[in-house]
Amino acid sequence: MTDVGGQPDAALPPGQRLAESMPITHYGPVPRYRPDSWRLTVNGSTGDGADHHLDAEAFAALPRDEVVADMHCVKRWTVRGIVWGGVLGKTLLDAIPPAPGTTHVMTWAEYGYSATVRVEDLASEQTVLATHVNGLPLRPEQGFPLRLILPHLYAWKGPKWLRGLEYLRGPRRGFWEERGYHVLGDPWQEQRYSYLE
Ligand SMILES: Nc1nc2c(c(=O)[nH]1)N[C@H]1C(S)=C(S)[C@@H](COP(=O)(O)O)O[C@H]1N2
Ligand SMILES: [Mo]
Repeated sequence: MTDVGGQPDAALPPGQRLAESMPITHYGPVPRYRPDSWRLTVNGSTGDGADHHLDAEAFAALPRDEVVADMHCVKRWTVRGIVWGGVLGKTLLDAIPPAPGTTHVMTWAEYGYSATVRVEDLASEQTVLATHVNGLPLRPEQGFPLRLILPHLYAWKGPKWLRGLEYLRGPRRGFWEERGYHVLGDPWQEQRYSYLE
């Protein structure tokens, strides 16, 4: 178990205040899970040049871990000590390695929501493709069956209802990054808005 954040007396990132529980926050409706057609697609600049499609069974066969971390929303709330269960980002990168020269990853959710991160963000020790929260399966509005969690970045960088990872050879902006939010999104640097880039 990786436990870096989550201590009740640890400092908060600048401009954040504590929230008791996770306010459910997302753009658009909650998608319906269709188990027969659900796939996690990993494509773009993959090491073998192929598109990879993991169905629920293939995803469930990957090694699992737990991460305890705080969640920071760019709207200034932070929730402490959330326990996420799932597959570490670095486990996924080991299973489906990117080609040399891959620098960024576009993360895709249902309905075309996207967020861009750097490869090292996906490989970060606390990054997890989460199926469980605080010991329970994600609820539909929490991103069931799969959401990406990068606790070291603002939470918009982690799509709920994750469906794809597209390896990129350069930066590209995702949904909120095209709408005025910062391309990196480090809460400790208070990288909220694109005018700070
Ligand atoms: N697909 C999708 N994922 C998303 C969002 C969204 O609009 N769509 N919003 C993000 C934002 S801004 C936050 S703060 C968190 C909120 O997670 P929660 O609803 O579980 O608290 O989800 C993130 N993941
Ligand atoms: Mo957010």
